[in-house]
Amino acid sequence: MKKSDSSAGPFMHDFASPNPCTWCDGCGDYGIWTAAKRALVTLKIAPSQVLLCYDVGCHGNMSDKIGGYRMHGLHGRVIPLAAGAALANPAIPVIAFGGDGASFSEGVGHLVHGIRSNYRMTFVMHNNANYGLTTGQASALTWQNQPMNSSPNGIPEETLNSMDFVFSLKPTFVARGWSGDIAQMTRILTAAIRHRGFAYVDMLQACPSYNKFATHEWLMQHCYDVNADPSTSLRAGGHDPKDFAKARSLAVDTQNRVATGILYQTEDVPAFHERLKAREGAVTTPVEEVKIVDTTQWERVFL
Ligand SMILES: Cc1ncc(C[n+]2csc(CCOP(=O)(O)OP(=O)(O)O)c2C)c(N)n1
Repeated sequence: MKKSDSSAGPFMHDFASPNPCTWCDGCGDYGIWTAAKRALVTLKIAPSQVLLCYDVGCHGNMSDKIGGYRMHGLHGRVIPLAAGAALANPAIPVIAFGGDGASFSEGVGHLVHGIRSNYRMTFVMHNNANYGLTTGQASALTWQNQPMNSSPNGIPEETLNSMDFVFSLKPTFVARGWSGDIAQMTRILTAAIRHRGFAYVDMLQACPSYNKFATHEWLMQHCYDVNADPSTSLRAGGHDPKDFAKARSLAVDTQNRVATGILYQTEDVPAFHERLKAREGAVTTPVEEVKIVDTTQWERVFL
């Protein structure tokens, strides 16, 4: 880690882990893992200067395949875990990784409050449209008529429109990437980590073992970049990410093609910790304060 603190670094190899990856061949987690490391290297954030938080799932197996400070939480609980860490030490970037199963079922309440509270953190939603680790059950985001391992006739419910739901919560940053475009995911994550509040990143992810509908090839054919320059790209959108209504309509309309890139961002809304009256004028972080403040007075109250 010493080497990473030099002015030249950090480098990709600083985030390397000795543990071999256990993801299936062709899993989109490889691309998201690579983009996360590249974004940190781009921002010159060393492994010792970031907290990476993981939910339970295939994506959560990244937690010991990457260098740096990492926490692996309970299923569906990664957002409160990460938000607590971000409040305790607002000086370091916090990135949370979760699956679509956890994020839109077990942990959906936490997603609601993460977004509306605008905690300063990045949330990378690994959207393989199924519960991967438990071998392919339908999630709220599985396409309705797709046969899955525990629902061979498809699920009776309509697929949740996750982007419409997210936009209904007045987010301050919404982006969508896909696991085959590492350069774009890196750009998105770099902006997300710099964002003032809660950055929601929907990462459409190939899952060759259990998702037979939104495959790598399907994603490659349908995804287009709304941030690309329209004069140089045939599939570009020239979209202004300040336009909330346009961003929402682009995000929810996935009938014929899928908008990716930074869809919406505003820096005008302060993060949760910036709005706390009790923290006004604070020059230290709570993690520093527990070392300098006598906390025994509160121990007495609670005992
Ligand atoms: C509260 C709770 N419910 C269910 C489980 C079982 N479980 C562990 S991983 C998993 C699937 C995770 O799917 P997802 O969140 O979509 O992530 P992925 O594996 O696809 O990356 C499930 C259902 C659990 N550990 N805890």
